[in-house]
Amino acid sequence: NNGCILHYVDNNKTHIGDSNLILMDLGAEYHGYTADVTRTIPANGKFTAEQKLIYDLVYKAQEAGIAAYKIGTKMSEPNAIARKIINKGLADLGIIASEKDRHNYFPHGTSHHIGLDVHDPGNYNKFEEHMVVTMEPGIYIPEGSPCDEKWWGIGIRIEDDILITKNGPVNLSAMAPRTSEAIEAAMKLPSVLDNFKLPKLD
Ligand SMILES: [Mn+2]
Repeated sequence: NNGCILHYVDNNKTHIGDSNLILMDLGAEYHGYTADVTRTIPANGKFTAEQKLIYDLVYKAQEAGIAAYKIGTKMSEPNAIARKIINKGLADLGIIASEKDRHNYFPHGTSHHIGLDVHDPGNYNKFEEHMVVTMEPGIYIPEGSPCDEKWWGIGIRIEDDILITKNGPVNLSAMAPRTSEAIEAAMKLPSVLDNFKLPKLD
């Protein structure tokens, strides 16, 4: 449920419940330039049925949006494309009554510049060659939302960093697993953290 709060920063839980999601929004820097990448993973390695439906919907919206990262396209276009897909998906799942319904489940835009800063200044007119812009749709269904409670507490965002080129969009962060299937497969692999022991903290 904390993942439904944008930029939740009290990262002090020592135990993540078995069927919970972990949403990580990371602005890693390299040689003075910053990335801004978000992944949402199931704590126990497997999405629940409801989590997977929402995850795959966000992914579908993101992919369709990324395809519009072309020189000359209006920078508001990917957001509009993602919003349309998410509205239809939420209606199909019965979370909203119709795709024209007003709702609060996707309360932010999808696209901002990155560069020296994680939210870099720049114009928002049309995509130009060499721009690097995020694509980050999300769906957040906090506890108490006006829908079946089986959806409550699901907060999912997928964010990638897209380079605009003459040959179309290049996803610079694609190596971090993006589909629900790739995430579940990656979580089955051995991890360097498997043998990590937290030092006694108190
Ligand atoms: Mn971002």
